[in-house]
Amino acid sequence: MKQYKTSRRVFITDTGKTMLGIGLGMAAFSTACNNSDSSGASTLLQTGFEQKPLPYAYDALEKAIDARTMELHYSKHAAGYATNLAEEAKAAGVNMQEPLENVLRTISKYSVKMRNNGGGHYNHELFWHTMSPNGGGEPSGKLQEALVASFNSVDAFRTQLTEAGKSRFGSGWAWLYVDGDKKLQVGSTPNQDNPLMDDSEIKGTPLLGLDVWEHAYYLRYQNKRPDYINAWWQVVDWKAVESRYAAIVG
Ligand code: MN3
Repeated sequence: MKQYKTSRRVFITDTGKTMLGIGLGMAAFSTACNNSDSSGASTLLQTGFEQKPLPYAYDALEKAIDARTMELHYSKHAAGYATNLAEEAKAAGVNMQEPLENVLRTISKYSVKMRNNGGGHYNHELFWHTMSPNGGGEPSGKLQEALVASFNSVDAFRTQLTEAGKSRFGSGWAWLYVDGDKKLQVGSTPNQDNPLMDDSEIKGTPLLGLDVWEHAYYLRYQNKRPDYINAWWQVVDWKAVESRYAAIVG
């Protein structure tokens, strides 16, 4: 039997879940287990090493991102990060049953290949799952209140994140994240870095990430990155962002 670092308690709980899963039927079971793992931690904050299926069609976000860009971005760029990450994680003896976040939080111990592809894979998984064809509009509930508390208004927050994306020189990401004091922050990182990384200039847990690499927008927007960012707000899935926020702050 393979030896995982998983504790005996978790193993027993998972075995119990498997038996329960057979009883419930797997579809109901996976829905029931969607939001927390056996330790009670939210799976919203846990990323696997493999690409999840894109939760909508390539042309679903057309009002902001064209189908050809989505297809190349998901099936070539992001798929490449996932493949290279798995290769490097295997070489480094990383337990890929554990969340990728564990590697990212200690990324300074690993290779440049792990950093670029681990960050690349994580960032894109978050990106796909915080956009929706039914997105846009306004955040609500506790997230809306926290945005107002931190930035004075939701519009002021949007302006700040837009500015972070526009002013990131070269390739990188703009972020809304929760810092160590559970306060909302906006910032940006170069390349495929993100706020989870232990040696990042900005540190915390990402709620929403905006890809400002040219491959994310160049086919439709060419050099006009600000136009891409303005359009992107129309597909932000606030419900998904609100769920992540709730998983962090309770
Ligand atoms: Mn990208």
